[in-house]
Amino acid sequence: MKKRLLSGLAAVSILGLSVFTSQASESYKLTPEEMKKASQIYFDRCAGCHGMLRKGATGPNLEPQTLKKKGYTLKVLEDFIYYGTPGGMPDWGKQGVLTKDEIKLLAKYLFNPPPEPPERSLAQIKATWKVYVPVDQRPTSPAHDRDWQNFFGVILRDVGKVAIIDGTRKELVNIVDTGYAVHILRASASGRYFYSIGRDGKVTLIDLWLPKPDKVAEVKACYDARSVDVSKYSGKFGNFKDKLAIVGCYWPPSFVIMDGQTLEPLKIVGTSDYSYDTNEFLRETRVASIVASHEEPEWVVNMKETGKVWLVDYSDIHNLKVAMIDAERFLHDGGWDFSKRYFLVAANMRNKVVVVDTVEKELEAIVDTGTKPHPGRGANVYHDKFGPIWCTGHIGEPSVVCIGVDKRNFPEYAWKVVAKIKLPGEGGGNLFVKTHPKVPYIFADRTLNPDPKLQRSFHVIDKKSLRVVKTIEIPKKYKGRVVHFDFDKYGTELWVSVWGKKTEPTAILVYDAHTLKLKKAITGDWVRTPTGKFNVYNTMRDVY
Ligand code: DHE
Repeated sequence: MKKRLLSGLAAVSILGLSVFTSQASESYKLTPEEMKKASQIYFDRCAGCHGMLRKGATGPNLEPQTLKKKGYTLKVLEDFIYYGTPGGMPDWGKQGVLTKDEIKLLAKYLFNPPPEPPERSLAQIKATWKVYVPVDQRPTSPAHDRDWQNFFGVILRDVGKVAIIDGTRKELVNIVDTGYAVHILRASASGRYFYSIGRDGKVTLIDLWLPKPDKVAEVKACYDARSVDVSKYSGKFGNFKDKLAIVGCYWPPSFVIMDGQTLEPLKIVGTSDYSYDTNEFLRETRVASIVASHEEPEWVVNMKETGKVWLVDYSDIHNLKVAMIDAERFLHDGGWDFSKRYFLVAANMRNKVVVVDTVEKELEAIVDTGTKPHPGRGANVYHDKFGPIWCTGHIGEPSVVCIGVDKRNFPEYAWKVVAKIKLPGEGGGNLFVKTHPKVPYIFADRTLNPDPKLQRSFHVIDKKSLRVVKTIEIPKKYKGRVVHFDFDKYGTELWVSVWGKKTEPTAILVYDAHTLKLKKAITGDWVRTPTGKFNVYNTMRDVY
């Protein structure tokens, strides 16, 4: 850390680089060391929702002038950070994630102007690129006899690893060192590769055909990221299966296209842009969810702050064609409808779900759902009365909302809310809903609910009646919250993570998806902070 003062600017280190920040007023003044520590805490815990420049998105604006205008004091901020809010802000202090001293530091930091985060060039990205196993040294068919399409990749978030588990034999196959806070995994079109993306922008390529599946390449594509996907199209425009990968960055605001088999970085596309509505320039336009089309050489790339959906044609990355669709601000997570023609994405701070038609390349509809929709990929159900419907849960209220999605055969329900399913208990806190075509239920967690009992339970919604028929509390001996689901390839089992502290192992619970009985608890010293889990087959085919 350099201590340098330059006409009111001080150099601080953020994300490992020296950047300049203007000096704060005396009462909130931090030493360069404190500034560095607070920047890291802010980056780890707050930037995802409030933005690196603190202009707000999933969480409110936290710029010093806004806080002062609202009359906030240090104590008020400390209480928010310690206790969280019913709107979905985690209780960082109560959970024991941040100490009282860290919270005090963070509150002071927020009254200082945000440091300007660094840029990143292709050369800088390339310098981090490593290939551990070159393509010609990888097997041409699976080098083991396992049912690899039924593998699960499970994120061990706070220990920086991904566990590969044989879903058929329920055996740990390997633990792959992926680095800091992996957010999601996506499977390649063929399913042989998993791509993980860390909160620090590091992508890891895992080859499931190696005798012992392990990482074969990695690259740090950005400083801060949440999404990754691959090219899945094969047809008259060429065969792009497993050929390209894309990372959506939070910072710098951009996406990076890479070779799908080596992760060689090929192209950066900046996403800073003008908002769809007021046409104001937003430097921090972050890339939220990305999904690959199965029908066209195209990625659906969602721009959080500007509220635009970009349909990126990757068939010629040096003459990139992008359709920019005006949608709604604060786009976050979403998934395909049953036909994989329409992409439904939450505009979470606007309480809406946006529907994009990827064939006509235009906005199809915007549907009001409830407070802070958070679908994950959403849950697709075929309902006797409404036909195909797609459902989302909410962070801000206890409901799961289903929308009709078949305009041709069920036009009276298309893009309308056909059911608002009340979840038991007060408050929201649902993060994920999931189902499988062969399973009669939709499952919903309550990870962010302040009630410890609800955090440790999940709801079972009957697909026919669209009602909660059961709430399952996990066994007391597993300490942590329930988060995220996936099913085995065959739609017989439901896998659930128990997300605890990194100092104590928890479990991945396997329920019979039909009888709802607990079949097995996958345990071991290595089961630390499991979060997202991704079945190879379901992820490669977008089964949800
Ligand atoms: Fe996520 C999906 C962003 C907090 C676990 N998360 C996503 C996606 C985005 C996102 C943009 C969609 C990716 C895609 O489909 O391409 N998540 C963010 C945030 O900005 C936020 C709110 C705060 C942050 O700082 O990260 C956030 N997410 C969380 C968590 O706290 C979770 C529970 C644990 C963690 O890793 O931090 C979490 N997010 C997940 C998971 C998915 C996800 C498991 C994939 C769901 C799926 O089934 O596809």
